[in-house]
Order: sequence, then structure tokens, then C-alpha cells
Amino acid sequence: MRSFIKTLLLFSAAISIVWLQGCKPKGTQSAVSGDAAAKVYVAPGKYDEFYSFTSGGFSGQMSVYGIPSGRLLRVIPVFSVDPEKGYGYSEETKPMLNTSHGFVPWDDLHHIALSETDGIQDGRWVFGNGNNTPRIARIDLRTFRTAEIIEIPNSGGNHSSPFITENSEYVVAGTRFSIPMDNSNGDVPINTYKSNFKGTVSFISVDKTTGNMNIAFQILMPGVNFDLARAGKGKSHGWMFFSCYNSERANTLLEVNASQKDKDFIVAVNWKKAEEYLKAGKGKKQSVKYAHNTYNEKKHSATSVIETEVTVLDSKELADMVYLMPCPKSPHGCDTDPTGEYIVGSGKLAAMIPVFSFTKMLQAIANKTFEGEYEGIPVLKYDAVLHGEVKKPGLGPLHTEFDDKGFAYTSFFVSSEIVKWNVKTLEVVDRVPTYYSIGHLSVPGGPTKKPWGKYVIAYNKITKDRYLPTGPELAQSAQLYSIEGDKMKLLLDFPTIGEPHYAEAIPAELIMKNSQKIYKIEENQNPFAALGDKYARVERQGNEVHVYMTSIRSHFTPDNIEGVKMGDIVYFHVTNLEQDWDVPHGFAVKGANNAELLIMPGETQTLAWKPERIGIFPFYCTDFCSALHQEMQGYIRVSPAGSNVAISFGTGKTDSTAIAAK
Ligand code: K7E
Ligand code: CUA
Repeated sequence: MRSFIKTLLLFSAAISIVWLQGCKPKGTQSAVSGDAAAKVYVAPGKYDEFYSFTSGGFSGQMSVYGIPSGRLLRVIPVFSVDPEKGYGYSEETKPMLNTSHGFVPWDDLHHIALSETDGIQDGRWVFGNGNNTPRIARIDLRTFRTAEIIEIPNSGGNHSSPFITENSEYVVAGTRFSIPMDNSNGDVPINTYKSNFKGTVSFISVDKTTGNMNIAFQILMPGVNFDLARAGKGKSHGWMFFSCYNSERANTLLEVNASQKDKDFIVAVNWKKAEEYLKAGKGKKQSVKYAHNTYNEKKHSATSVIETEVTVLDSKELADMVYLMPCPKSPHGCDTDPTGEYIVGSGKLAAMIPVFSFTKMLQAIANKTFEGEYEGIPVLKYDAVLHGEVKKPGLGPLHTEFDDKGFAYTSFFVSSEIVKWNVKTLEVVDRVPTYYSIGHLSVPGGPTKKPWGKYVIAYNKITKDRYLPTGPELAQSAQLYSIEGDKMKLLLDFPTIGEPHYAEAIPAELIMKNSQKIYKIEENQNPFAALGDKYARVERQGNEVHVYMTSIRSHFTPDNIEGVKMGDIVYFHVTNLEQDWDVPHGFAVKGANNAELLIMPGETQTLAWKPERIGIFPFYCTDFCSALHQEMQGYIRVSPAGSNVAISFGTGKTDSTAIAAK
């Protein structure tokens, strides 16, 4: 029996060896070294070393993980409604999701950009892009809430966004899909692409003090597909580099038609030059429509304004502002190293990585070492701008991040691995498999002038056999590797929410010291706030019933409401009177076609409810807030239309029959 088991074990070991060698990626085996567990163990009650802000892809949200533990700390709703927090459901937050197309409760968030000062993360804001209905969001890192969303006109598919400059002067937005400009007649045959479809890259300014965004200018570009971008830094500060594909300008079956040419481009934009042109009045005003939504923390509510103008600079007409560097095989990632000297292009279909030199680029521009023009823009000679190629690194390079020791880490989707190479010598020094099919990767501080190093995190597209099966869809996944030694070491797998594209990690102390605990009740300027129980009331205005309600452990004031009639709309304006950290109250009413509210201490939020039947409707607090949370409840009575039940309300009022009996 024992020898049978032994044979079986040997046999299965042999099979797994064959399987390991036979397939790529290499099975579930992963060499996790003995001390991996200790390296990611954050003892109960201890904090993680880094916050990692991770995009949720088609979840439209951003999630926050502790690194190295991989613990999920928060999901921040950005472009998608979130019933857990009432975001996009409360009257106060609905305007955040307004666009020129109306209310859009979803988007596809790919990229994260943390604000920077002097090229170093400063922990003030994090930005995210909305891919589908072009938008950029700014999240305030004191509250971890979406503070502002700006829509991008003249754009279709805001993918190369929201990459940030080294003093957060701008976040950018390059259009993935070229389209007819918003102010033109868009009703054109699709096969007139080459004449009617244009590209744009937008520079959205960020106010130094408030963070408020504005579209400073757009640059009109040839109708290619802009994919990713990175700002110059240090010596290349003042430049922004965008990758693009489809220089063939195909409008159908791009899979084939956009892979005809051997090279597409890295688009180098001199934004300081663009600023000069803008100042000199070289921009053209264009009438467009885009929403600009801001959340006011004092009023606890968002407003949406439709803006109607942008200024456009034409890359064809304005010299010395845009240059093209040929880049092999449909480049995806476009990453600049911490010194700002090297620009790494990653051709999705290439088997090498070209690294461009900023110094050489400037020389080539000065010497006019052009190989020609593309749509009126000078194309620099590949050899003249190339620092060198990383030879045979792997298959399908996508994205590159940098550490603090002069190394680059490139993700390879097709060969499913991370490859470490020396930025100066271009020599490959290490590689590790990822499970499986990595997209982006992230080194803390990796896109900045000051990488913190220590870890690289892989964000994978496929998990197959890594986790317990959960039906047809499996958890998306991240993998944490140590990069402290010469060799990368796998430490941890952890599932993520939505599809993680990019993520950016930052030392915890840069954020936690500013984290807000409550909203001060005396600063609450929500016009519907009830700043104390004595202000609680119910008012009828036509068919609107406004309930000015307060919540405090463990009751609502009022908690008995009568006089609502069929045909009314009831607005519950709930003010949380608590002034204690981590004591939100929730609010939900039976039958409401809506989510709950989750109201932070000192905040007012409003739930609109249109009763669709007569009767008694309980409401209650949804967040376990005290030992008597379960008592935190009330009733609202709905009478027939035309009934003569008067508005009445109260908390703690005595039973009417009991009064009558006395
Ligand atoms: Cu490579 Cu949208 Cu940045 Cu995903 S993108 S991987
Ligand atoms: Cu308030 Cu539970």
C-alpha cells in the first residue's frame, strides 16, 4: 500500500514536471521562499507600510490596499454608483456623475496618478481616468472621497490619462479613439476616417492649493489612437510623452489593419511651448459641451456645471511643439525613468524594448535629424533618438516601472513575466513568472523622481488555478514580489476588486497624518441640514415632503411621520449629529427604489423616495452604530391621495390611545 502511494506520488510528480515544462505560463507551482510569510505579515493592530491605490477597471472604482499585507482597506467610488456608500444614489452625490450625455453611473477606470511636488509623491490627491465617457476624477486623500470630476470634450475613450507632471501642473488626457471634433458635423461615413477623424491630447490644470481642475488647452493631433503617457521629469520636465498606435489610421479590423506599419510613434509634446502659444493667443476657441462636477465639503453636496468652451492648439500649424519618435510594433506603455533621461516604449507585438534618450531627442530636434513628416509633424530618426534596445527581454512588453537603484521592471503579457533590466546598460538581470498574463505593474513611487522601491506588484489578467473556483469568473489578482535583493522574490497573491489596471503605492505616513476623522457640525452648510434635534421637522411644499431628520446614537428625530400621500415625493434629509470618528449612521426605507444613505459624522445626505403604495413603511439605520443600533428605527405612514391626514411628526411622543385613556 505504502509503495503504491509512493509510486503514485512519483508518478504525479513526473506529470507535474512535464506539465511545468510543457506549458507557459508555468502552472500553479511557485517558488515561495521560507521567509515570504514573515515579509508580508502585518500583525493584528499594526499598520501596513504603504497604501496602494488600485484601479478597478470596469468596476469604475478605485480600491485601497495595504502593502505588504494585501489587505483591502477601502473601495472609493469614483465613476460608478456604490450602494454601500450611497454614492450616486443620494441627491447630494448624483451630480458627480452628470455628463454632457446626462447621468452616467458607470465607467472604466484604468489609471491612477498620485499628486506630486518636485517629482515626489505628496499624498494630497489621487486622480483616475474614465475611459468610456471621457472623464478625469480627483479624489481628496484627506477624506478618500471623489471631490471633482471633469469631462473631456473632443475625446472618445480617455485611455492615456490621467498622467501627471512633476509639480501636478497638469494631468493629461489623450483620446484613444479618434473621432470627428465635437463642434463639427459628426454625421459622416465611418470610412471617411482619414479626412474627418482627429485626435486630441488635453492638458488639465490642477490648482496648487485647491486641486481644482480646468481644461487649460487641447492639442489637435492626427487621427491616431493615443494609448498611454508619462511626463518628463528633471531635465525633461516640460515635456509629456504619449504612445500611440494605428498610425495607419484604420477604421475597421484594427487587429490587422493597425499592425501594417513596422513602427508607430511616441509623441513628444513640449507643453511649456504650448503654454507660450496659448499666452500668445495662438489657441482657437471651440464651442463644446462638457460637465464639470465638484463636491463641496461644507455644503456636503455636488454641483454640476456644463462648460461650453475649450482652447485648441493645432499641432500642424504651431511649430516646435510636437515631435514624433518612431516606436516599433504598436506601442502600449510609454514610461520615463526617475532621471527623466530615458523614455521606454513597449511595443505590444515586439520582442525587444526600445529605450529613447531625451538628450539625443533634443539634439535631433536641434539638428533637424528628421526622417520625414507625419500629418505635418516632424518625425525624428529612430537611430538618432535611440539610447538602445533591450534585446530578447520576453514577449509582449506592456509597462515599465523603476526602482531606486537604476533598474527597470517591465511586464510581459504574452510570456507572462516581469523582467528586470538595467536602465543604463540595457542588460536583463532577472526575470520571474507571473500567474498569469500580467498587465500593469507597480513599484511604490515607481513613476516618480523618487521611487521608494522595496516591492514590485504585478496586476494580472488571468488567475485560473490560483484561487478556489467561483464559477465562470475568477477573482482578478495582484502578486507582490520583493525587489530588495538582486533577485525578485514572490511573496504573496491577493485578489483585487474589478480589473486592476494600474496602481500606485505611497508610504503610509504621507497620507495617514492628514486623514480626516469627522466633518465639523458647525461648518455644515448643507441647505437641508438640521443642526440639532430641535431643528428636526417635516414640511410640505406642494407634492414634495421634506423631512429634516437628525441621527445620533441611537434614534432618529423624527421617527414617526404621518401625512404623506400617494403622489408625493419624500426627501429624507438626514444629518448625522455625531462628532466621533468612525460613527456613520445609515438610512433606508422599505420599498425605496434607491440605495441606502451612509452619513458620516457631521454630514447631511438626502434620499428621495416616491411611495408606490399606501401603508406603513419602516425605516432604520443600516450601520451597526451602538448596542442599541437595532432600536434605531422609525415608521412613516402613507395615506391615499386626497386624504386629510395632516403632516405630523415626532420622536418619543406618547401613544395617542394612552393619552385618550388618561
Ligand atoms: Cu495596459 Cu488600460 Cu494601462 Cu490595462 S492598460 S494593462
Ligand atoms: Cu445608527 Cu445604527
